[in-house]
Amino acid sequence: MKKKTILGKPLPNMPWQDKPKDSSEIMWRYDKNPVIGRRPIKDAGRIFNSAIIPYQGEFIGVFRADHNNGYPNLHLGRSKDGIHWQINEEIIKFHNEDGTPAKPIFYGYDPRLVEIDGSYYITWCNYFNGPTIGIARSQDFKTFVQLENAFLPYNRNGVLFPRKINGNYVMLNRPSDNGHTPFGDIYLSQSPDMTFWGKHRLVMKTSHNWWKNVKVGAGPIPIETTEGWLMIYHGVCMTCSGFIYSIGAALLDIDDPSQVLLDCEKYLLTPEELYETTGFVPNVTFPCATLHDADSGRIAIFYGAADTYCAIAFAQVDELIDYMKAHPNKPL
Ligand code: BMA
Repeated sequence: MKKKTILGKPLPNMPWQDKPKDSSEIMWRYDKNPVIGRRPIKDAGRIFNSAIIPYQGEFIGVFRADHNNGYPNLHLGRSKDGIHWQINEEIIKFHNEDGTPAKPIFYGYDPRLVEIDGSYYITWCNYFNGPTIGIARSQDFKTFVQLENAFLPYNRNGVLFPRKINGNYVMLNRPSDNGHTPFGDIYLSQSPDMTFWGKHRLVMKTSHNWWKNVKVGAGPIPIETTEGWLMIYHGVCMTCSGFIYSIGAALLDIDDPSQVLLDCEKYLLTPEELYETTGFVPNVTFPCATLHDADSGRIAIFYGAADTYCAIAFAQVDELIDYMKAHPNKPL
């Protein structure tokens, strides 16, 4: 029997397309990208940087929609195949833990979505006198309970692990500033109850590699593998015409994910296609979710393109990890 590298559930109905025969890429794009185009719903010009998971034999997602008033907010969407999405026109309404309606969020963006022990958690960049990490929980995607913000401002890219580690919930996050942050390293924080966060650890700093020498931020929910947690992330560099966001990957220790076992020195995907290089913010590929099948080792990466579109790329876990091992990052 073939060894299984991904420790997780089978997902035979996930989106997939074989690598083109003439391609040497480790992460290859869906040939019908982008899967969500401009003006996807009434009153929102763009949907991008969004999170999807399997749900009840189909797929569900939390989407970042940038509204015509200039503010981003969160919408629920459903799909039968993980590619074609029906996105609600109404924003997600949150309740407080006592069942009363929560104060509407001022803005919400870059959501992540994960199931932990039968509950679904959304984390997102939430206004709290500046951006920090908001958290909400749902059992059924009908009612959403907003929990306490995880951190003081300013913070972005809050990404939960899909299970508790050593008894605690664990969240990757990236302290930042109130604007287009010109710095950023990945930390992790731990919580016994999803309310009080502490035991903060530094995970990964920017590196000398020019594609990620300005900031790094966690992307999709880490994937548990026999080789460690596979953390797909974005790496950013600065050019004369602005930031460039590429996609990279690292392996973290299973029991202590603040320890980087292996970081790939090369990016796996960088803006090249027109829908990545041209849009509201050019040259951005920003991964927020994966779908993966433990039986076949297939991974579909759901990423935002140019702050305008949603797109999909694919990778095969063993090929990806072999590539990472062949190209480990080295200190200068
Ligand atoms: C970051 C976030 C992302 C965005 C990226 C590029 O700071 O705001 O939502 O995709 O900038 O504009």
